Order: sequence, then structure tokens, then C-alpha cells
Amino acid sequence: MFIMTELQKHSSLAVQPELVLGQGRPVQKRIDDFGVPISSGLSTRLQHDHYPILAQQIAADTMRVCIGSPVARSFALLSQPEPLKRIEEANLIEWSWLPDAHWQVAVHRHRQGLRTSRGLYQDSEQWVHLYLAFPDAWPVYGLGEKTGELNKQGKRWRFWNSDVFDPHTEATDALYQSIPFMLMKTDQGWMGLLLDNPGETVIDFTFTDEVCLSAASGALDLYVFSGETAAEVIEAYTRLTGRPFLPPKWALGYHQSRHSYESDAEVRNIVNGFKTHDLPLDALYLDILYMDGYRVFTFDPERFGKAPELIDDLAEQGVRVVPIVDPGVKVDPQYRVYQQGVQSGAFVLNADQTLWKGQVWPGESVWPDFFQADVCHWWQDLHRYFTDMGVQGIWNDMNEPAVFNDRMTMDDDAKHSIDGEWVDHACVHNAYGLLMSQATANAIVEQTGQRPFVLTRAGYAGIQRSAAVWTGDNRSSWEHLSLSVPMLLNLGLSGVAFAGADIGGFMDDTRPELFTRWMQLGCFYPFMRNHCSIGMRAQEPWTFDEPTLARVRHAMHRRYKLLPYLYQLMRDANETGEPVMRPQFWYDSDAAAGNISDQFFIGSQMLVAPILREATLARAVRLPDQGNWFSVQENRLVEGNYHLAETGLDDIPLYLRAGSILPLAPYRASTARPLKELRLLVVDGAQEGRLLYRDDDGLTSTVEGNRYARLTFGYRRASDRIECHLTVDATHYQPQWQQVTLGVPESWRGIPVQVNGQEHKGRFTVDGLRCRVVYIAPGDWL
Ligand code: MIG
Repeated sequence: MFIMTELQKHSSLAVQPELVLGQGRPVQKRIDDFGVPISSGLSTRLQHDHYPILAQQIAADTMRVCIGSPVARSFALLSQPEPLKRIEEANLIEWSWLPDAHWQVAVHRHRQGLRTSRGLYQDSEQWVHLYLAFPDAWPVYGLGEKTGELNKQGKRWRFWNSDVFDPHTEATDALYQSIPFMLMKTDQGWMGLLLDNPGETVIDFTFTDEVCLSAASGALDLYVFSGETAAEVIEAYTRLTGRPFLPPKWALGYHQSRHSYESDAEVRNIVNGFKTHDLPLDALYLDILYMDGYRVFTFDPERFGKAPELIDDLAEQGVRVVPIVDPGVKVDPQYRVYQQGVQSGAFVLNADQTLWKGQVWPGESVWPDFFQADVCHWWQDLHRYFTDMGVQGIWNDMNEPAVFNDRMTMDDDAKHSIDGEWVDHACVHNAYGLLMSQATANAIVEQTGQRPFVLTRAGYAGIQRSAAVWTGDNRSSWEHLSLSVPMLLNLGLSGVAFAGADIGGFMDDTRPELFTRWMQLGCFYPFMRNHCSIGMRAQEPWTFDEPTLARVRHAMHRRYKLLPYLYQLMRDANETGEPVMRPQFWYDSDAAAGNISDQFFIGSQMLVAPILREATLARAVRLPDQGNWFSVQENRLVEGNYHLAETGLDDIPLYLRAGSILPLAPYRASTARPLKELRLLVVDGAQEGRLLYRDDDGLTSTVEGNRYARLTFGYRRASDRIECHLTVDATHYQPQWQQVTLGVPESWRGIPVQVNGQEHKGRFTVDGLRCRVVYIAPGDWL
């Protein structure tokens, strides 16, 4: 397809053959001299010795424009892209090419598009740069794990997986994850752009009305998405790169970690602490000190001599043990993992085919070459060591990969073997952690038959398919508490729905008020884990004073009451890619909403306004221009564009969408305890509402195990009564709950409530299920 478009006629920027972008920066020289386009079906090629261009429509809303030759298969995509065979005229993305002095490549659909401004350049360091016209007024989101504001406009962003121990500030750029996917609001709707290149890349918005996409090696392999809403664009992006994996239910519970619980006895003590202090716990982490001399797939024989018993005992108490697995393998001729890896040629090599060695926790180490399928299989098999003991979750750290050297990672020219070719590490660096976590997730699925739970520090576009992400080494500071909100929101807008920050802060000593506020926010993080560094003050909730413990307990209990709602949102994310944690602009079309990152939505029904500063007992909350909102603290509907919320230390402002129905649960100490009662909370303030809630065993990964029960509930206020309908279909799965409690607003008191056509007071049954209506203030259930 080769279409001349309107866009071509407006190429106004004068072409500069050379670009000088300031002192110390290499001069960029323009690339031209392309051959004549060759088209077949929905695919067009342009010849050039170094930068051939391929343009293909690969979905109704997705266009690929690949400039240059990729160094390897894509690691971001679920499968290699194929051009569409056929498409309806209405969904055709137009692209155009003008190979003369004013050349441009343009992609557009439904009146919105992207086009080159000055074209393609190469610099003396072999980087390639593509300049696109891009209005400064278009807000930009996504870009994965980045510091700073929600809107990513105006800055230069670098993608190179990096272990950053220094405090993450506005000035920090590359972190552990590299997700070169951006979401932008255009004048007509929304677009997305993925720069699929696992080497070092840059997306630079420091130009006026332009963005520059750059890569150090390989191709500028671009996927352009077009949609009417941001959700549509994320849907298209996660269709291509994979939906967020559906976690086991327990992974949505509370996780406790620290660097490091040092012995069997200490671990048992900690787990007891949760019991004696009436606190929930689903997962307990073993950080690097559990290993025998930091050898992966070992336990220290003295301190963790009876690891299998420990894991069993904890499982009986509803607590799963999640051990850390780093990629660095100790160089030790007596050690089986090292021996096997050397024998099978599993490790990354130098150019002269000797082992690439570096220093990391175990001392001198080597690294598995996850780019080889055989190596992944071997690594998967090694996990039997853990899965045979009953382990169901694994924590991957240091997989940028982080190395204790000047570069902080492998040498650029270390060699990976990819589909029979030797490829330099620098060309594929950002995919290393993704491949490791993918192999780990596969191991869990294969060996346990259950859904995987992998937590990873490093990742690349597509990481959402395999692992949850935590945002690395943050600090116990108010800045880092605030930072976590836009960072997690943008991770969600980059496909990573299941993410969290270390609650309490990793480095530095946390303080009671900071910790309280962090837990109050953290119980809404899609992934909820308290983690803390070696040498820092303990962060288990009972190590604080009694009032702090009580407040933190309230937040942790709240998490468990929210679990059905959160699980439903994860399931939605798994089906459509829509984030669990959503920015203000999701439901607020006012331009003022575009950069708000001190409040957010969980799903569509809940607005959370955390307290992010010390000694703050009140804050302004912007109420979205769509819908009416109910304040949980004040137990009433609130109005206006802004609400001044007074709040003590006991809680943070929380709002529910008027009329919504939330699936909730009574408190349990672990998801391993059966959920006997399902609660349906009806929020005041609307004439009608409806809910579809699906429940399954929350664990099995097979198709059978994913069969679910279906509950529907709806209500409508008529003049003299409230008509409700409730159905439960348990044909395919028998839910744990035998009772459904309808929590209805006080304002319904005195009005007859009909369920499925019959008037009910108190208790009744529906489809064999015990039901009850209670008048309730939402705060009582949250
Ligand atoms: O070099 O395993 O981000 O969560 O506790 C530090 C020890 C290695 C970094 C991780 C942190 C973890 C720590 N790790």
C-alpha cells in the first residue's frame, strides 16, 4: 500500500544535511538515497544499503515502520509480526513516502498521525536518529519505569537497564526497566509508539514540536498504534506484546521481605509476629543471605538446614516462601550449577570464546546466556530444586544484568548466541532480564501446574506477560513515597499492570509517620510488598509504636477486604491490558487532569488520595468531571471540582463512585483461608447499578482450572421500591463463598427491597446461596 497523503504537502521544515546539537555531541549527517518503493499487499519496502525501510499494516490499528535491520528476532512481541492480508478500507492506516530532498514517512489513521520532520540521521558514533513532528502540547505517558512527573514531555529519556543505587531523583534517567513505549494524546484521540530495539535507545522531547527517536545499534523498529481512547491504545499494545499475566490470588495479598531474614528460626519468628499482631501475610521473601555462599539453587546448610520443612510449615499457615534467584553463577569447579553450565556451553562468552566473568555477590561469576532456548530449558529445570520443595513464587534480582564493575553490567562486546549468530551484549542488553523472568515463569507453570508468580527488577517491553515488577532500591523518604505514584501509573500505562514499590522504603531508616502513610497508600498498589535493606531499621509493622501499628493494621486489613475487587481488575487487565491503577485523566477530561499524580483511581470505582507529606492532616482532592463521588471518611456524597478532605493520621481520603457495586470480602489472615462470604457493597447516589463478578480457584493455570463462577447483581430504584436481581452460575466452578451479603446504603432504609421479584428483609436464598441485606456505611467494610 503506497498512498500519497495530505501530510506530504505540508513538509515545511527545511532539510538540513548536517545537524549540530551542541558541544560535545557528535555531528549528525542526513541519510537519503533510498530506492524505489516495492509494494505487495499491505507491505512496502524501500531499499537502502544500511537503512532499508519496511512499512506494514499488521492490525487494523497498528502499523509497523522498520528502519534498518533488527539484530535479532523481537523479544517484546508475542510472535513475529506479519502484514495483514486484507483489511477494511475504513481501518486502513495510511502511510506515505517521499524520497526526495523533502522526504518524509507518515503514518496516520482516522485523521491522526505521525510524520517525520527532518528525516533520518546517522552520527559519527553510529547512532541513528529519526525526527518526528510532535507538538509540545501533546502530553506523553508511559515510557515504563521513569522518575519525574506523570507527563513525560520536554525531557530526554534513555533506555538502558541499570542498577541505580543512588537515590532516584528527577535527574535519574535509566533505571532497571526499559520500556520504550509511549502513549500520547493527540488533537484527535490517542496514539501509541513502541520503539522495539533491545539495545540502548533514546526518546528525546527536548526539541520544539519534535521528538527524536534514537538507537545505538540495530533498527528503529517502530510500531504505531491509533485509538480513540488511551485504553484502546494499551489494548492494541498489549495485544502485540502480551497481556499482563493473571497472577495467583495469593500474589495479591500482603508480602513481607527484608534483606535478609538470616535463618530458619528468624523466618518462623517473623511469621509468628504476624499472627500475634493480628496481621495478614501471604508471602515471605528470602533474600540473598539464605544461600550457601551466594550460590544460586542452594540453601545455607547451617542457617537453612531444613528448608523443605520450613516451606511446608509455612504453607500450612497460609504463607508462601519466595526465594530470590540472581543470574550470576559462582565460578566454583565444585559447584554443580557452574559445572553443568560450563559443560553445556550455557554461559555468556568473550569474543575469544572464553567465559565472560565478572564480580557480583558470589565473587567471581558467570552469566547464563538466556538468549539460547537450551539455556532457558536448563535454567528452568534448575528450578525443580525449589518447586520440589513446594515453592510457587520466585524473585529475580540483579537481572539488568547488574555487575560490580565500572560499567555496572556486562561488556558491550560480550557474546550472546541468538538463533545461530553471535550478537554483542550491547545490542540486546535490555532483553536479558525479560528472558530470565520468562524462563522462570515457565518453570513454575510447568513444574507446579499453577499460575506463575515471578517478581522481577529488570525488564523490557513485554515483561507484563511473565512477571510482576517492583521499582527497585527506593529510599525511606517522602520524596520516594510521592515518586511511586507517577512511576507506577506510567508502568501501568506501559502494559505493566502488576507493579509496586518497596513499602516503607528500601534504603535509610523509615519513620513511623512515613511508614503509616506508605502502608495507607501501599494497600492500593497493585503489588503490595514491604521490603527493607540490610543495616536499616526493621520494618515489620510491630517494630513501631502501638498507634502506628494500629493504623498500619487497618491498611493491611483493608487490602484483604479489597481482594475480590482487585482480583477482578487483574482479570480485566489480563483480558484487555487496562491498568489497575489509573491516572486522573482516565475519568477526567479536563485539561487540568493531564498531569495529576498525587491521586489516582483503582479500577473505575475507587479514587485514592494519599497523603504524601509529613504532618499533613488535610488535602485538596480533585473530583473527576465524570460521575459523582462518595467520601468514605465523611460517609456522604461530595460535590464540586475540589473537595477539601480533612483526615487524621488514621486514614487517607478515599472515594467511591456513586451507585457502583464493589465486590469485597471480610478480613482473612491469608488468601489460603477460605473466603466463605462475598460482600457486595452498593454505593449510594444513583438510581441504578450493575455488576458482573467472576470467581475461580485463583491458582491453576490450565483451561479447566480457569473455569469460573459468574455472579450478576443489579439494582434499580423505582418510585416505591428497589428492584434487585441476583444470579449465580456455578456450573463450571463452585465458589468458596456460601453466603452473599448485600451492603446497601442507609438511604434505602424504609424502602422495600425486592430481589428477583420477591420482597426480602434480612435473610433469603438465591440459587441455593444464603443471602442477607444489611444497611451499611462503606467505611465499615473498608
Ligand atoms: O546489590 O539482594 O534491589 O531489593 O534486597 C543489591 C539484595 C542486591 C538489590 C535489590 C534489593 C535486594 C538486594 N539487591
